[in-house]
Amino acid sequence: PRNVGTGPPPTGPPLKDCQIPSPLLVGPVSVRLSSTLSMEEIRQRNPLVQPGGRYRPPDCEPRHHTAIIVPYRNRQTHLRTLLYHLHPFLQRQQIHYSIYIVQQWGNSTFNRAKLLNVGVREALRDEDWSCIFLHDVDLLPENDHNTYTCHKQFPTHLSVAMDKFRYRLPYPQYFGGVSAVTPDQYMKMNGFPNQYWGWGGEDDDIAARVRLSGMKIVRPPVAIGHYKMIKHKGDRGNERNPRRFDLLKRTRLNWRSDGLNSLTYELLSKELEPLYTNLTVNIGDDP
Ligand code: UD2
Ligand code: MN
Repeated sequence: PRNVGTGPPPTGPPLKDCQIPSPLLVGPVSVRLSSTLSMEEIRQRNPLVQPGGRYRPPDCEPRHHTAIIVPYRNRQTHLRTLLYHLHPFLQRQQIHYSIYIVQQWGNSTFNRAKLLNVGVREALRDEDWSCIFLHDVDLLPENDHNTYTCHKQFPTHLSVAMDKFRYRLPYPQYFGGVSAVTPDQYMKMNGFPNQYWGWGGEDDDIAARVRLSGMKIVRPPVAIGHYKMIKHKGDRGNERNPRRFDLLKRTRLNWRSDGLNSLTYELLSKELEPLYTNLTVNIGDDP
């Protein structure tokens, strides 16, 4: 019997542990930047994905349990391209995973880090995830040896070499794009800041929290951490945050009181779409 649900199979002998590395990996892949396929067509290409965008390898017992959290508002074509690419990518890695789209409701200024906090909290209600990925909607990994799993001790930054930065790390403390934490690491750094409304700064604040809570950032080799970013302009409602520099000066004072322990929001709906779990959330507005 094929074990395609989220739980163990009802009958039959236990599955063998999945091999590491996965025998299905292909290494570098060429990435299509715009998916012209509909959600329905993408679903048909991923028949083993369960409602809510959940997947578990059918033939072996996965060693990794990863929730992918995507902060989101009004990026339909980017979302389709991401799903088109990410589902097969993660299935080749033979991990148990689920994709969460955390959608900011209304027209208030976008707040990426707060949406990530909401995603982590809601995902952990569903499952005891061993690893949580924080993933921009417009970033596509180009090499499946870049595994979507966590380091036991330290937070990971995955998008180390992006086409837009000519495949180099832009600066040493850079933590934007795609990163990952275990629930323990997340707790240790009191999650992410809730006070960054608009574009910028929140990723540097998160990197500072890693350091201030006594951890460091680990990264895959540059040759493996390749990503393409879908080209886009700035979004309406996510203008550059002029307060980001002032906020960043205060991370050291604020990180213990602003974060996971001060998070408030209203979950408006949760839908198990065929290729992802949609969380629509009211996170309020810039005070
Ligand atoms: C950079 C970082 C990103 C974040 C941001 C500053 C990279 C690759 N990424 O991205 O991680 O630190 O700067 O906030 O360096 N989004 C929506 N709808 C919106 C606005 C944003 O869905 O209206 C989401 C979406 O997932 C997007 C992410 O927020 O990918 C970051 O926003 P961006 O792509 O506009 O910012 P960018 O590319 O400068
Ligand atoms: Mn972007």
